[in-house]
Amino acid sequence: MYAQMIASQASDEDPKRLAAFQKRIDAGEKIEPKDWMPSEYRKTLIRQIGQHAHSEIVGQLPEGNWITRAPTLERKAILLAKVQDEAGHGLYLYCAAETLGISRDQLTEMLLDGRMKYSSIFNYPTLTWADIGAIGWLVDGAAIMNQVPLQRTSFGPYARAMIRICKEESFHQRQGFDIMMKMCNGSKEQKTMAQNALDRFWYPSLMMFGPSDSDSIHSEQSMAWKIKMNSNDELRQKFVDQTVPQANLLRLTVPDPNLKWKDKRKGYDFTMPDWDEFLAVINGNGPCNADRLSARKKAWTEGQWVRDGLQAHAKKNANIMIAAE
Ligand code: FAQ
Repeated sequence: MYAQMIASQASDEDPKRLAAFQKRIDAGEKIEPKDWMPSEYRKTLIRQIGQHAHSEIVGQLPEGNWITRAPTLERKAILLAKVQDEAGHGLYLYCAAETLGISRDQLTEMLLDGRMKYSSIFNYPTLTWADIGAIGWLVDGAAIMNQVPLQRTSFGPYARAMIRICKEESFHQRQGFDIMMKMCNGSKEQKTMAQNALDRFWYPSLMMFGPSDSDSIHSEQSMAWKIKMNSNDELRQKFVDQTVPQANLLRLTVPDPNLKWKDKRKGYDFTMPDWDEFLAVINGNGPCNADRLSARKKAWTEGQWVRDGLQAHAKKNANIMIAAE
C-alpha cells in the first residue's frame, strides 16, 4: 500500500502543485493525512517519525535494565513509570506514522532487517545506577531540546503527538537531574559514580542531534518543509549552553577541556563528538547494537501469538457484524 501510494503520487508532482504545497507550509498551515503531499515529504516523515518511534521503544532497554535494581521502592516506581511512558511515546509515534499509509508491522520489519535506524544513544550500556540519572538528565534533556520545536512541525499528527510527549519528557529530565543531585550530595563514591556517568554519556548525548550541518543529508529539505524546525548544530549548541550550568550546579566537570563561554556570541565553545564513533554506532557497530536488536527481534517473535490472537478476534467480530446485517 505504501509503495503504491508513493508510486501513484510521483506522477502528479507538477511544479504548480509543489509551489502551492510550499506556500501552505510557509504560511504555517498544518498538513493533515488526507491532504495532498509530495511523495518525498511523505517519505521523509515516515523515515523520521518511524525512527523516532523505534528510538522510544529501543530506548526502554537501557533503563529497563535497572528496574529490578533501583535503590529504593520510590525510585523503582518512578523508573517504571518513565519506561512505560517511553512505550506510550512509541505508540503515539507509530500511530502518527500510520496516518501516512505505512503499518506498524512494516515499520517494525524495517527496524529488524536494518533498513531503519534508531537513536545512536541507546547503543551505549548502563553500567551503574548513576547512568539512569545521566540518561534522564542528559538524554531526555537532549530529546526535549529537539522535540519542543517539533510541536510546531508542519505535519499535524506528528506535531500533536509531540505536545504530550514533551510534557512527559520534562518529568523524565527532572527525575534524572534529581538522581544526579542525590548522588552528588551523597558519599564520595556516589559522587564519583555520577562523574563517571557524565564522562561516558556526554559525547553520546551530543551525537543525538545528528551530524554537523555540513554533513547532514536531510536538514536543508526537512527544514524547508518544517519537518525539522532547527538544524542539528543549532540544537546541539542550545543543549550545551543549557546543560553546562546544570553540571556546574551539581559540581560535576563536563569532560571537555575546550569548553569555554564566549561572551560575544553568548554561547560555549565545545568539542564535537568523535564522528567516526558516531558513524560506527549508526551503522550497527556500537557497544550494544547487537544486544538491542536481538532483544527487539525476540520480543517481536514471542509476541506473534498476541498479534495472531488479536487479528483472529477482529476477524471474528467482523464476521458477526456482517452476519447481523
Ligand atoms: N542516531 O541528515 P541527517 C529519545 C542518521 S528520542 C541514529 O542529519 P535527519 C526519547 C539519520 O537518520 C531520540 N541515526 O538526518 C527517550 C540519517 O540516516 P538515514 C530520537 C542518526 O533525520 C529518552 C543520517 O544519520 N529522537 O531519546 C542520528 O535530518 C530516554 C544523516 O543525518 C528523534 O528521533 C542519531 N543520533 O536528522 C527515549 C527526534 N543522527 O535516515 C527513551 C526526531 C542522524 O538517511 C529514554 N528526529 N542519524 O538512514 C530528528 O530530529 C532527526 O531525525 C535527527 C537526524 C536530528 C535525529
